[in-house]
Amino acid sequence: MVSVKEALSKDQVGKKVQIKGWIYRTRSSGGIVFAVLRDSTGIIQVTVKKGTVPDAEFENATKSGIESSVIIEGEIAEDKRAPGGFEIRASKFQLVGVSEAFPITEYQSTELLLDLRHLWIRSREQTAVSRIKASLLRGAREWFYENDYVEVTPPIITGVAPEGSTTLFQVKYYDRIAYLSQSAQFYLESLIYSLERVWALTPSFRAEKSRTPRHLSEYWHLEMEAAWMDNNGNMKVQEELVTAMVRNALEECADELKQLKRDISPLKKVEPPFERMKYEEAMEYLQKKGHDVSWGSDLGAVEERTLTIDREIPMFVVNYPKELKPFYMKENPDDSRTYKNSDLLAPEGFGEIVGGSERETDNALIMERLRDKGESTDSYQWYLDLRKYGSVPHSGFGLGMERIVTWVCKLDHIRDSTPYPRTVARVYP
Ligand code: NSS
Repeated sequence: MVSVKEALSKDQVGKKVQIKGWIYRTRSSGGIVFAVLRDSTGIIQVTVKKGTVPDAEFENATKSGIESSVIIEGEIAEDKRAPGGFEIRASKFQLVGVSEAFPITEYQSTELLLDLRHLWIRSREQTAVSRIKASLLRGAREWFYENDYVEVTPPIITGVAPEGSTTLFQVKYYDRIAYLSQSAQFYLESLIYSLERVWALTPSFRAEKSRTPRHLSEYWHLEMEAAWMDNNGNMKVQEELVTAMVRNALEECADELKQLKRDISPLKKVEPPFERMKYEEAMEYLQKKGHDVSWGSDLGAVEERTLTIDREIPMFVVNYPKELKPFYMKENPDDSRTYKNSDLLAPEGFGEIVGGSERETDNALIMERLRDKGESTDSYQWYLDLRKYGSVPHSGFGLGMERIVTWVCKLDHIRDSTPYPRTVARVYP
C-alpha cells in the first residue's frame, strides 16, 4: 500500500500500487469513471475503465458517491491533465463503505459548515490546518526538550482565577463550586521550586461573551515558567520558541501552506530579536495613526492591527499600566505605574499571541492587589506560600495555540484553527 503523496512521483510511474482512501469527486463519461481519491496526504486521479476491472466493480465505481471509502489497485501513469500530474489506472476497485449523498457541497454557509463540523473537518483546508498545527506543536515540544524544560501536567479543575473572575466557567464539584482552568500559570509557578524550568500544554477556558474572530471559549494553552528568570529572559524564550515553531511548520508543511495560499515570505523572515516597544510608545504611535487612545487605554484587536499591519515579524509591547493587567505581575522598578510584562503581537495585523511577565514575589503587594480587585485571598493561601519558602525571581508566559495557527495559516477567523471551536453560540457537534 502507498499513500497518495508517495504515488504522486515520477519514479512510481509504471508501478502497480494499492491505495486506500475516500472519493473526493467523481464523474463518468461513457465507459470510464474519473474518480479523484483523497487520503490523509493528498488527492490523486483514478481512472476506472469498463472491461479492465470486473463488471461488478465497474458498476460500484459508477455509483460510488463523494466520501465513499474505497481500496484501489492499479498502475501509476503520468497524465498532465490530472491534479498533481499523475493518475492511477485501476485494475481493481473495491467499495468499502458506501456514502449517502454527502451534505456538504461547494458553496455552503458558515453556519451550516459549523453544524456539519464533524464532516467538514475532512475538507482539504481543515486537513492542512490540522497538520500545520501539529507541526507548530512539534516545533515547540522539540524546543522545550532541547532547552531542558520539563513537561508537567497541571490540573484543569481549579479554585483560582489568574485572569480575573469575569471569564470563569463554573463546574459543580461535588457539593462545591470549582472552575475550569483559565491558565496553568499558578501551578507551573509552584513546580519551578523543584524543576526550575517547566512547560505544559493544557486546555484553557474563558467565558468570553464577546464574539470576535480571535476568541474561543476553549483553547489550547502552551505555558512556560522558569526560576531565576527576569522578563528579558522571558521574552528571549518567547522569540526563540516562536521562531522554532514557525521554522518547523515551514519545513514540514510547505505543501499545506501552499494549499492554503499562504504567502510564506514573511514567515521566512521570522527570527530573533523581535522589537520591544513600550506601551507608552505604542500609545504615541496609535495617536499618530488617528486612534483615540491615551495612557490607560487597553489594546484591542483594532489597535493591535494598526501596530502590526505593516510588519512581517512579531513584536513585543512591554510595560503595560498596572490597571490593565492581572495582580500577579512584578512592578517595574523603572516606572512604578507599570509592570515588567509583555504581550507578543503577531505581524500582518494579527495581534496578540502570547502574554507573559515576571512574577510578583512580595506577598503584601499581591494581597493588596487582590483586595483592590475585590477578591478574597482565601483560595490563594497556597499561592502565597510559594513566596514564603525560598522565593526566587521567576517569569513565564502563555501562548494561545489557536492564535498562532490563525496567524501562520493567515485564517480570517480563529474558529478554523481548531476542529471543534467552542464559542458562546456553539457547543455542537
Ligand atoms: O490571558 S493571557 O494573556 N495570559 C495568561 O493566561 C497567563 N496566565 C499566561 C501565563 O503567563 N502562564 O492569555 C495568554 C494567551 C493570549 O496571549 C492568547 O494568545 C491566548 O492565551 N488567549 C486566547 N486564545 C483564544 N481564545 C481566547 N479566549 C483566549 N484568551 C487568551
